Amino acid sequence: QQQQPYQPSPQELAVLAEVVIEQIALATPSAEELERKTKLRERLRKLCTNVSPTAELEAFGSLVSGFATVGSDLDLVLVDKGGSTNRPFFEVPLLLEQELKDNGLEAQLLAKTRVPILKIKQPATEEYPKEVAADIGFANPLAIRNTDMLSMYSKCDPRVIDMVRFIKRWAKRRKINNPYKGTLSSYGYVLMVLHYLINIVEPPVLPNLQLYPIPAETPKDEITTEEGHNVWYYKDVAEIQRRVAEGTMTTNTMDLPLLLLGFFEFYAYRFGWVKDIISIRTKGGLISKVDKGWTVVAVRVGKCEAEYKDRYLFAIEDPFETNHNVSRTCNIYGVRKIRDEFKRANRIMRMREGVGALRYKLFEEA
Ligand code: 3AT
Ligand code: MG
Repeated sequence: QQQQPYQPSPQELAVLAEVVIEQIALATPSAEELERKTKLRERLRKLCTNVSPTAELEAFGSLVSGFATVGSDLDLVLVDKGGSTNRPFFEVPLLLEQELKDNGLEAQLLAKTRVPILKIKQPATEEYPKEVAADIGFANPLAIRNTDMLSMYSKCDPRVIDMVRFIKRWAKRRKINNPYKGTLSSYGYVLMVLHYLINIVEPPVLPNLQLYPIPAETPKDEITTEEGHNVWYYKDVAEIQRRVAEGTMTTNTMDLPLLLLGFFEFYAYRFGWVKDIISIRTKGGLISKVDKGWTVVAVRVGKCEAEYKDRYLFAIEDPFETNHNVSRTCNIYGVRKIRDEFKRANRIMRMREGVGALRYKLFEEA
């Protein structure tokens, strides 16, 4: 039996549906934009080879997972494939920064982050009037895996990508999607959406891929990485596609407007921001901050010796790196802002506005 937290009229749902379709279209990147990013990736790959011939530039993030929206950055990681002729890998970030600058790109190495990140911008041209942003990381093996798991979730139901695009567009317009300014990364919002679709909405839209039942005799291909994290998740794409086509992946038939209403209502009023941690690997999706010891601020030393703070004001456990709080970037003002925005959106969606007013209010630039 389907739980519907709010019973909107068919008219309200129709208005909402129109705004939802329109906003998802606005959030979806064009073929031209995607091509532009593929080209930049090729260009960066060549420049990386100049600096470190044995390193490989791999892509992750939304352009790989399928959750890309208009203006998404290109997330790349330079993986050292070794080789005795190679220069020490720790020298690479600085040298690469220079190489990129010498080739007409804007590049800035951030060292105060948890892992070194090279921020890149390809300036706008007359032919393509928007700049393109890219990040190159240097040690992030789990990001490639979590990207793949996200893409697996996106294949489990066509509503997932649409919902993520809508939420990302909303969060960007409302200025609550900036981990460098005290709010939450896109990855964090994706985990919030997944938690809702796996554990909150009834019946669930998504299975839990990290707890997916497999026959006992099936070997679990890889259980851990070298760092000791359990990175197993169900990844039989053919079987997932078969179940989706057959209609046995979920019995939930709610359409996007209803799911979004439930999503905003949940985070506005039912989620325990102060005491709970979102943990999509866990049955039920929640663990308590007290149980996990995520209560006091810890100061840690990052890979480039910079100190960084672990805050637990808002807590989303990374599905693989379980000692990492994805929302540690949120400061007290950021969390307050995010919570207020959920309440605001929830209120606006229930005001029985027409299409124009709903669109304007919900997506008004903050
Ligand atoms: P955009 O489309 O770029 O806004 P995205 O999904 O690419 O969204 P990000 O650029 O914020 O998200 O991050 C890219 C990937 O980096 C997503 C995830 O694999 C990894 N990642 C990002 N933030 C974190 C985090 N706090 N903890 C662990 N992994 C992260
Ligand atoms: Mg990205």
